[in-house]
Amino acid sequence: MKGRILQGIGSFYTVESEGQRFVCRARGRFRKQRLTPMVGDEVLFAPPGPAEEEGFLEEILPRKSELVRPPVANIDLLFVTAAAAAPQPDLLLVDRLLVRARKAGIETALIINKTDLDPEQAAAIARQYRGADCRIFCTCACSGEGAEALLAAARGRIVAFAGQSAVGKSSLMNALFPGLGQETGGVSRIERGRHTTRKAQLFPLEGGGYLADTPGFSLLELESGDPDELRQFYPEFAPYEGSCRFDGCAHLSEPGCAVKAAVESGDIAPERHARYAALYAELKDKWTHRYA
Ligand SMILES: Nc1nc2c(ncn2[C@@H]2O[C@H](COP(=O)(O)OP(=O)(O)OP(=O)(O)O)[C@@H](O)[C@H]2O)c(=O)[nH]1
Ligand SMILES: [Mg+2]
Ligand SMILES: [Zn+2]
Repeated sequence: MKGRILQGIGSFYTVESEGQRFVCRARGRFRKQRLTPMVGDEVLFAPPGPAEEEGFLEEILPRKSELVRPPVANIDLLFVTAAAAAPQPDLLLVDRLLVRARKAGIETALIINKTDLDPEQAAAIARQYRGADCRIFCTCACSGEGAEALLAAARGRIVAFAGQSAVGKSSLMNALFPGLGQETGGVSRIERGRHTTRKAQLFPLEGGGYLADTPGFSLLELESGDPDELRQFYPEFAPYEGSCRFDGCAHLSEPGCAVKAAVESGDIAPERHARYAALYAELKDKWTHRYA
């Protein structure tokens, strides 16, 4: 049978197929092939026989996309989530997630949650990402404001939340699915740096598609690579490519740089550009020392 992995606990996987759920174990040969089944994987499996508790995963079908953080496969759309406040938004982490998703061929949207705590900060973040080619959703999980729009964007697709711990990913899931009962963490837990959600889990949507809750994280490295490829993952730079004085301009401090000019005139958010420069420097350092 063909199905999709909704969750994995140890070596047990919950597979959904035609509205039914089956518990399956991974065959030993996956381990030999160093292949770990992931949430979101499309699989061929043998369902449990009449007297058996669990079936077996037989094969993992080719992945359309794959992310390590959060650990999900075959995502069409990533809900990169930040909070307007509590925790302070880590926009460098947001940018890392956007770059990684774009590299993996995954569409992105930016969710700014907890708008009730600091509406001005929410609007300021939204302004920074105006040219970043991602839809922006401002939400409040407490009142449910803006949550319905997430569902509309997710329908028929495979979508995962991603972001810092305590930004409200599970709270948004609960707002969207009354009765779901995803555990959410109190503020004291955030202060101790604890994560509440431990495992990625996919939830089927009515009318098709899936939405995944995922564990939060605060560290994410960019995959090492040529720093001069980074700029192609900044959609706001695209209109200016080819207009700089020098071919292959990195848009940092070169004279006659059209991107820098756009930053100075306010057409590109200076904060986005500053973080681009930071990520460029980080990649450059790794790239220079790659044979060391
Ligand atoms: N004021 C306010 N608080 C919120 C909102 N959304 C979530 N919270 C609170 O923020 C805290 C953390 O929410 P969670 O949903 O557990 O956060 P999470 O992103 O799932 O965190 P991890 O599972 O650790 O990654 C909880 O105390 C929520 O009640 C919101 O829109 N406004
Ligand atoms: Mg959570
Ligand atoms: Zn330039």
